[in-house]
Amino acid sequence: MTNTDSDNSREWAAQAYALLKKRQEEQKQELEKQEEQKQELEKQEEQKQELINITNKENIAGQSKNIAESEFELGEFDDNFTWSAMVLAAQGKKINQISIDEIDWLTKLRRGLEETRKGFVTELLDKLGDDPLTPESLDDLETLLIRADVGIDSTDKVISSLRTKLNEEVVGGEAGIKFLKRELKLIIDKPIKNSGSDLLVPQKGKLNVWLLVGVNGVGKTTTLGKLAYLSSKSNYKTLIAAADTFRAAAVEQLKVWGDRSNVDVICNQSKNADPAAVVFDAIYSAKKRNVELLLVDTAGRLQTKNNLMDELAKIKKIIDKKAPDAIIESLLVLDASQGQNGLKQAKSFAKSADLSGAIITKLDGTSRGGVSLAVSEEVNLPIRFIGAGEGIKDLRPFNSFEFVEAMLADK
Ligand SMILES: Nc1nc2c(ncn2[C@@H]2O[C@H](COP(=O)(O)OP(=O)(O)OP(=O)(O)O)[C@@H](O)[C@H]2O)c(=O)[nH]1
Ligand SMILES: [Mg+2]
Repeated sequence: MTNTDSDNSREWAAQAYALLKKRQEEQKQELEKQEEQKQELEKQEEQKQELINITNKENIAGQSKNIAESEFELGEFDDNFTWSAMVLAAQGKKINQISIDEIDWLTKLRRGLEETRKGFVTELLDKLGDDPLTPESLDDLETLLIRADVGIDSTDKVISSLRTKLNEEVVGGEAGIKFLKRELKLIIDKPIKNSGSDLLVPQKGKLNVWLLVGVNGVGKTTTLGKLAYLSSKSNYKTLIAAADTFRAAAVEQLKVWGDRSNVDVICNQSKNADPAAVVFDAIYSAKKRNVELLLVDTAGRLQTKNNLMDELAKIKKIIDKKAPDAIIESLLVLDASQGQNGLKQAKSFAKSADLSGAIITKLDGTSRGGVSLAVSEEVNLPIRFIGAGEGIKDLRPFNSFEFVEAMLADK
């Protein structure tokens, strides 16, 4: 976004804020009205004890819970709000289409990438100032990109396009940043475009099976919990398979997530249960219940690395055999804070497991958010979701425009 864009959008942001505030007020009033209705029904229930009243009450209680949960509290009209609203506006969103959820998420994303930005953009802007780019400033930029874990290949690509541009014309600091954003976005978008779908969503009316794989501690189970929430909130019939039978506490951890989003968990709590057998049971239940999205949690650590890959292969075989028509996604979960180390893991998984996408977690508070670019360029995986926090709502479908804007936000 340029300064002129910013000036225009600031006014837009103010209008959006006023609208959201009004909407929130209306929702609060609606909630109060429902609460009154609920109390009235309770009274009637006491008097009559009729089944119909009880059903109504439950419905209304459910509705008010949904409204209360669906909206974040609107925060201050501050720099965070303005920036988030501007990012939404730049993507063509109309004022009445934006929600507090979106603003809240963008704020989180921008905050999450603050550390990456600190060692990168702030320094870059200091170095560039308002002066045109020079070959020396490109050397500085190269160092900064590598330090932000963007990876050698992506960095080379960006620097060489900038060099070509510099040979043809004078490039000012602001234009340089704009060009940089475009180049970074192109890198991230390439595997997404190649995959044929911009957004990963389960196909309605079919069984979709999403396997979450990755080494231990990267956030597979947490991400699965957040996905279960997103999925059931979006009205997909959802089921969880607890196929990490190695770690004793894994099933309990999943049940907590399942409870939070009202999604059942298929598990086998006996020691050393066979993960493929759990998946077998889960597919059976999924078919019986017309489930649309089956989320499979897998182990991050076994006795040896080979076992892990063998186990994944076994799970896949069962799915292919028992649900040949299912749409399968194998999503590699990567912890952004592991930087280049995470990239190495991604490469080794990509070699052995048949991956279809990546999910980047722990973008909050790491200085290595740039690794997302390396995953796109060097492992050629479309990034499907990103996580920036431990809460149930701290996961969103990946949006390259928002990501690059947050990574290079200049304030
Ligand atoms: N700050 C932050 N923490 C996260 C995020 N995602 C997961 N975590 C934390 O990372 C830790 C490990 O998460 P898990 O979901 O258990 O990781 P896992 O990959 O399932 O681990 P194993 O099952 O042992 O392989 C937990 O403490 C999570 O709360 C995130 O986006 N941000
Ligand atoms: Mg786990």
